[in-house]
Amino acid sequence: MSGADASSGRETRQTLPRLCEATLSRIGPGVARPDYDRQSTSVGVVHFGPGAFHRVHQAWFFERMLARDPRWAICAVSLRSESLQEALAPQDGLYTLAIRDESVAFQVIGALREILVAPRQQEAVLRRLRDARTRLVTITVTEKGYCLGADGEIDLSHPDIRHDLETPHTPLSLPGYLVEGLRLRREAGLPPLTVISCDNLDDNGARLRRAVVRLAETRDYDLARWIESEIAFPRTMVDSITPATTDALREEVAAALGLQDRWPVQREAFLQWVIEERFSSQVPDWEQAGVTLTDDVSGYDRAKLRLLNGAHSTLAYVGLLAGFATVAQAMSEPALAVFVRTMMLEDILPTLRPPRGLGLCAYVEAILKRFRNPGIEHALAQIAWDGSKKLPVRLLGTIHDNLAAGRPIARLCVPIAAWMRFVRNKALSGARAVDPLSDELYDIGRACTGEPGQDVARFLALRAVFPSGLAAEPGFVAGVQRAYELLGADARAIPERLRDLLPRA
Ligand code: CS2
Repeated sequence: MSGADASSGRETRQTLPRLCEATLSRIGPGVARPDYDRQSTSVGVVHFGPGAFHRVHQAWFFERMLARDPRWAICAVSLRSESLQEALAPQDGLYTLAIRDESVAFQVIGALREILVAPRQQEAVLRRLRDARTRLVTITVTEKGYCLGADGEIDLSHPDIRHDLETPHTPLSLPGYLVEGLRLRREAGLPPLTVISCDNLDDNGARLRRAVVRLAETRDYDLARWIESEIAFPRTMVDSITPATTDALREEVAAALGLQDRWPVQREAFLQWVIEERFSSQVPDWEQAGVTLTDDVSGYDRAKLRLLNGAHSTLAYVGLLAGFATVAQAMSEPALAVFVRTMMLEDILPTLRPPRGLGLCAYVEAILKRFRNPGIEHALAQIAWDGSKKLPVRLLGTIHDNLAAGRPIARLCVPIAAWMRFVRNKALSGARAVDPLSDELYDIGRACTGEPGQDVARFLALRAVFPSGLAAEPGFVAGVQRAYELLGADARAIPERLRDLLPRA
């Protein structure tokens, strides 16, 4: 959409009444809306990190549960940003979800009954955690929100954790809130709740549990043991492609509703939530809402993280270097699409143990089809965020396993080198990458000269990303250097050069 179109669209949109309880009945018949009485619902879930992914995914499942059981409304807690509260408080927490398949369907979601901003409303957040009606805590704070070090354990030197160690009753971090909230619950003699991490981390529940128990140990030994024995942290796998909100989406929603929604969200039609069946509280009727319960999530989450997210990060860094803007555009370049598919089938798949009932080859093809969905404009730049946190989970584990098994890693080194080039290009243009290590990455990028040996060594020295064993592995160092050199080609030549890494026909 051109600038002129966008601004005239904005003017039209802004004259429309706002989506809220009072205007809900004006919505046209083509748009789904809460089919239960919102006023009679009660908060049963505290959710940390109500970004777009939470609102398209878990909130959609709880919306379905609310139609049958009013106890599962959500209190959404932003750990920092005020923007969601600013956008949705005037809308009584209502927002529109656009579901994109061959056509687009709109649904107004009512599951968010309360939106809190933790730094300003700390008392209210802790009160919710201490409330007997709260039975679940769900979490999407992204990889960096867990404050873990490169070893996957809680980083006690992280500034937010240091803060929480000094003033544990007024926490800042997610683990700090959980420890304080659980302490208050235990003190009040309330039944335990279940804590469900929904972030893209290997073994997310187990990692979060270790982080919370370790932090609790620094305060109170008995509290730590109570958490260990009483609180379940099931593992989960979550999946749905969620492009960021754009002005074009706001226009579309305004046209469909005849109302103004400041912050609608969108996702593909595909949606999956797999939860390990291990709970320490009353829980909703998950299966009726479409959630899969299993006793073994690890097969699912590893397959998803390594195949889908690993391929996503590959497309993001290589695609941006090659001049593409979206996943579907990058997939329309045959050489790049073949490269990614080969990497998934030949290099990633052998590291996976398929969960019961999941055929991995079919899973790969289904993922590639989703990437090609022309209805989804998923910006590569969005996926490129937080590379220092994503690469270890998505790709370095696969590389480690292949090295250990004597399998090739040449293709898997390409996204690693592409990330390095991406960081370098950003720094040379004077910009910082969106990343918790943005300052360090900027300095490294500025120091790079283009010489593969030296540039790659600068990045591999980052202990927060590359474990020392891997960084010293000659095969890995050589592979990344070779890929770094290959990706130094002119943007248009990059996809063709990747063919050098494909098996000869
Ligand atoms: C993406 C994920 O932004 C990213 O890094 O790889 O958000 C991806 O779209 C989801 O995990 C899909 O479930």
